[in-house]
Amino acid sequence: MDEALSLCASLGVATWLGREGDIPLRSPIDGRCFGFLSGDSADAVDDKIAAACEAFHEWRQVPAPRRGELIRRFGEELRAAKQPLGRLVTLETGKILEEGRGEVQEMIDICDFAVGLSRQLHGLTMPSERPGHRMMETWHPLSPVAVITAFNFPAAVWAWNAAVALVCGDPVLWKPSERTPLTALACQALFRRAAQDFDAAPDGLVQVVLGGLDAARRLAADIRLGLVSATGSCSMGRALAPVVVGRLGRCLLELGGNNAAIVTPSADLDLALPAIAFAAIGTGGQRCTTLRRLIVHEAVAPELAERLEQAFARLRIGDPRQADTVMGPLIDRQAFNAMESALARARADGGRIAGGGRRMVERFPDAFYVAPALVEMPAQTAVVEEETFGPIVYMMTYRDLGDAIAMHNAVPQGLASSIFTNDLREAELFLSAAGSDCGIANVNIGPSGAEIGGAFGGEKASGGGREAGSDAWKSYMRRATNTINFSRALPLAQGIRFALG
Ligand code: UN1
Repeated sequence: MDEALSLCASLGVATWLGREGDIPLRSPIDGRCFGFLSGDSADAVDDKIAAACEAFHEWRQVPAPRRGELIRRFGEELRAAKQPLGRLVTLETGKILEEGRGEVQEMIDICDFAVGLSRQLHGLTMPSERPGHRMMETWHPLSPVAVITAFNFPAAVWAWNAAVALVCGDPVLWKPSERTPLTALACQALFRRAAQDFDAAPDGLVQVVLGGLDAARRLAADIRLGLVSATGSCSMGRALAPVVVGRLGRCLLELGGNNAAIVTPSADLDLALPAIAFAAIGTGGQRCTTLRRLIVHEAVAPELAERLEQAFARLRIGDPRQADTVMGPLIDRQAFNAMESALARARADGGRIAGGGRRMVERFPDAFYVAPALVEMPAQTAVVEEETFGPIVYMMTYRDLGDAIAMHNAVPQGLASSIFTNDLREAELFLSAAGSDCGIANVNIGPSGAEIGGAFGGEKASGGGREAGSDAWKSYMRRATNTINFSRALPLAQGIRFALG
């Protein structure tokens, strides 16, 4: 994959690729190893944390709108680099070019959002119960933050965190997935370019930490990092969260999803079909927001199953760099094995499988192209309750919407959800307190493909964190409650009387 290296060079990454190292570089497009990087040693991670702390002391005193100006410049760099960076995302993840570029657009969008936010980091003023007193809250920078990201969104999820953290006054230590380190290094190089002529930007504002779970643990355990924002599987969250909580640090977790769509009898199937297909196969079914479960009213199930099966069978699967491809490869062999074993379990549970199986084995023997699978299940069995990262859609039927919502919520995860309906009562019920229990609940669009303006994240085993828009910035700051006495007396709260002798 010389192309990945030349793209990196064009984006300003110094080439220091070794013949050995503990991080092999591979593109899922052909699966071959084209070089190695070395992970950071314990000492190197420690040095980077120290540098981030030093940067924090300066950065927290830079006025927030000025911090926003740096993010505005970064957004400009991203605009200029949208094509090559998007292509690098495609090379490292296997997602199609359209989605690779979309990921960079998502970065640009969050930069724009963060620039505006840099003038809106405001708190409330409250009436005090005491005469001559005023109460207010002030939001201050928190500390350097650790951002741990997954392979499937190797740039955008970092940007959601970094753009917001940086305007909030926090330096960022980024540990990307070992499967997508080049995208991280390219983003860092672009950030450096943006910071070059910006006198207020200290060194160490954005640093990349390369490594695996050990490096992540080191960041999680370090008391100097007030916030650890981690995206990945539920099991990753279960391993890291106790480490952060054990030192009483703050966690922001974006973990697995097991996202469903309910399709009701009034649904517009012409609209639902492409929405379901995109949500099921976008990024090869490897998004945390991927649609994995379809809960379909029995009156429309046969038609929807048939149309979806046909759409899946016609899908152009292949090299994600080609303009007409709609689904690229899975990330690696492990992902393929997980998909195979989930399908075997579903079959054993009585599922009827259409599609699935490997493609293009002769052309790419080391890569894992698969056909998406539609699995009609007799019930929501254990395998359906798990998140398998791949293009599998389990379809169950329902008669009563209350039962459908109960089935919808009967999984451990609670990230994204949707309902396809033209019935106002059904839509509102789904969005109500008695409806979807997810952090994201949509009507007449799929569960994936969120915009950055809203808070992104989920409940239950999905981790409870919120990133990107709305008031997600509050996680990256510390709130100080201030009470100011401008009187000459000292009335105490709760009317307590206290006299000194
Ligand atoms: C993820 O898969 O971790 O909503 C993030 C979406 C994308 C982000 C997914 N904007 O599908």
